Amino acid sequence: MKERMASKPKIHVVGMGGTIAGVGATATTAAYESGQVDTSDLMAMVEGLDQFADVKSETLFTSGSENLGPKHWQKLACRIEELVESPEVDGVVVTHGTDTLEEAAFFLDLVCQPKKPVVLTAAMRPSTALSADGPANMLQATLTVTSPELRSPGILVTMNGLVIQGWQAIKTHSLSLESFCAYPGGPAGRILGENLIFFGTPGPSPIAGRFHGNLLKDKELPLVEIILLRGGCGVRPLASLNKNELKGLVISGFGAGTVPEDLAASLPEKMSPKCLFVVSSRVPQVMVIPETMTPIKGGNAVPSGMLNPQKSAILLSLALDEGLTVQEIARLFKMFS
Ligand code: DAS
Repeated sequence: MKERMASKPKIHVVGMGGTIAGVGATATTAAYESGQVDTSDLMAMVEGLDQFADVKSETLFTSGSENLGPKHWQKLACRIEELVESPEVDGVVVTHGTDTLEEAAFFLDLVCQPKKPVVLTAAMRPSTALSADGPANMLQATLTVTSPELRSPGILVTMNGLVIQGWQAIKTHSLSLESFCAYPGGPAGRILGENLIFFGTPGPSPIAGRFHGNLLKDKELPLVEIILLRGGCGVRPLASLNKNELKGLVISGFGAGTVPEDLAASLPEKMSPKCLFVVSSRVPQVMVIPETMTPIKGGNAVPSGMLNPQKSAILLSLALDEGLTVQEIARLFKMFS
């Protein structure tokens, strides 16, 4: 590890709720309420933090991340862009719930053009739990965001000793502290104690900042749904969809993008002719390319590459919001395969 700065770096922490700020009735109960602790109180729980940085903080949202979506992440992105302009801020840490952390990180990657590092972190145990993991994760996020070796700004996730490029973060476990992995690729770095080792230079996604214009808009993204296929489902997953409202549909298909033949054949009649389809997969580490995907009648369908259904939905709604054509959208997804 290289020498840290002589004067302490200044970081700003933005709290977005989640388990990390959660409170349970006792230290041993599995039940708790997310987002109850103010971010400044959370940071005060991190023993020794002041050796590494001068910390300021604020709380933007106080709920579980299951209640957050693009409109909240847009607010977060605007705040990040504001903060990184300030000479008083060397980097931004965001505390967030784990449930939608991967979508938040991908959304930020696509809309932000940050001049300084931004690190998201979270926790699997509430702040009141025995062996809560939040304080260590917040310290590790601080070590990451202030690292002299982090030369390229961008969105990162730090969890449980791993540094992950934000767009690659996926949640893979509902229980374990090792709940995130990096896909595709692998972690960009590892942290042990105060030591942070990067493997190469962590980079943003191939289309990072492509939707920066979204931050100037004050409207919701177009409605995109995800359907989850299961063996024997036939065309039933389409029955409950609102054909007239839906602009885009992500299909969480099988394996490398196969879907039942009857569903593939009936998509154009069952949906509006303008609806655009992205075929992804219910397999956690996804790869769908034209050669492996079941052809969809009508041709309005794009393979998701290495984006899982929830990340595909984020990219598809941003692309539809810009009025991109199916060919332009296909080119964007192609960047992930
Ligand atoms: N309550 C969930 C959330 O806010 C879980 C968590 O943070 O781990 O996403």
